[in-house]
Amino acid sequence: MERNFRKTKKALVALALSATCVLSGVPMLRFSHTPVQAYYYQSVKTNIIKNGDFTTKTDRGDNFPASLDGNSWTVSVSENVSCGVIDTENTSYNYGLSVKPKPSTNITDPDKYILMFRGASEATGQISEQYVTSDSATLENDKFYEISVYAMTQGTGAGTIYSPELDMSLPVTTKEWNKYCFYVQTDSFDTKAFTLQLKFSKGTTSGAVFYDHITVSEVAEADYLSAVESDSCTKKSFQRTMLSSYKNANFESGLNFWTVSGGNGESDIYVNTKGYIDAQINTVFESTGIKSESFDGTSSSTKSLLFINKEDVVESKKISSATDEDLAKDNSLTIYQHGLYRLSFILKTGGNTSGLKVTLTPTNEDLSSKAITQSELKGTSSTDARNGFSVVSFYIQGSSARDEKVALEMSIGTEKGWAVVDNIVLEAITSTEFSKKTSTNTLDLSSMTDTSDIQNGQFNFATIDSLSPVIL
Ligand SMILES: [Ca+2]
Ligand SMILES: [Ca+2]
Repeated sequence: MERNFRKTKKALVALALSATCVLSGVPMLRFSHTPVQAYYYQSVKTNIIKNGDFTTKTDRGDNFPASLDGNSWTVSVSENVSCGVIDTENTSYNYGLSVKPKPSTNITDPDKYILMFRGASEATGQISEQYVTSDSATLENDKFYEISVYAMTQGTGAGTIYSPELDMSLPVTTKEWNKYCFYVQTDSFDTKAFTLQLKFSKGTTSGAVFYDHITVSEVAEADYLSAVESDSCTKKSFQRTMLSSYKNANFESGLNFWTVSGGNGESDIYVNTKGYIDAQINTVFESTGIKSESFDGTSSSTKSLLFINKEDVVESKKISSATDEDLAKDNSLTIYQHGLYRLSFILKTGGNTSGLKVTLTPTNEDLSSKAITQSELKGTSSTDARNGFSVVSFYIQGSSARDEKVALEMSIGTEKGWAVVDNIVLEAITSTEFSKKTSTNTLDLSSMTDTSDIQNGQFNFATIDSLSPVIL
């Protein structure tokens, strides 16, 4: 309700500003974002993926699976794999399967068609080539979605459900039907196009993978939040897209929206490019004896933030989320009223570094005493799949009175060494998840009592309006 109320406030402010602009003859170029939508937090179950039950297909005769290609899906398979839609009630042909499956009994009113991948003669371990891709669908901004897929394997088969745009995937390994789900909370401002890929990851002639009943549905916020603990999906890997974090929070646009200050020539901050050792950085590594390492923390990242102290220093350079009276340059994080959030990033450190220091500071001066700092953060995971990176998390509890803004500052200690940071993401979390926090990593803005928020509402609207596309 608070979110609705917040939006209603924005709508009123927008209306007032619009009227002012019209009356004063000022062009309304600033209102490029549609600021108002009707309210929608009722449960909505409309499938936006096309042909998710595979009932539309191109028949190829009784002895072959029907072609899915061009029927709202694009098929990318090699000749080593048989891929198509099978009729589970066809009694005259088994499509080369040891056992022809039935549709899942958990699907209400199932049709008889399912998608099959079956290994042929040389189909072992061809992970990247065998998949079908859905037509692109659009996730609207500021909503909640459940993306669900029924899938099962047979024999040596294994599959993967993957969305390249969402960077979400789930392995399919079980030999009975299970419902696999992605939960997505979309960005507050921008719609997101996405596709779904259903893959045949592994299998020989005795292996197959089946998919059915693909749905992409908007759900109510309450359903989305309760899905973390519920078992409505038997095989769920609960993943979410990030909310709008800091702008350029993955440093793919270099240091845009960030400010570097402090330190001296023995301390520096770079943007490191994947697969490319910058000559200047390499010289630093060679001269200091710091061993160059891989900085690739995420599969989609091409650039990351690199702190280096070439020698022990009195003070290292620091990076801050830029704040500016010009709102177009402001890079504070908005923490909505009553919200519970986790802010996290990946970190890798080396040399003799005393570690990363991170400070979160409310930009409202009345709240400056609430700022929190964590020092000596080390990122040296040996077991994590993220190429040795560790995940560092902070928890933030929103104000009970109004939206607030939070600035971020990072530096490394005074010892010779380095740290790599990337992928600062913000997630809305449940109270159960929030309870996992510790006091040292929690920014608590909840005790604010000021309820005078007319000015703040206007400020919020202006901030949203001035955002260029958010880079995530
Ligand atoms: Ca079906
Ligand atoms: Ca990056």
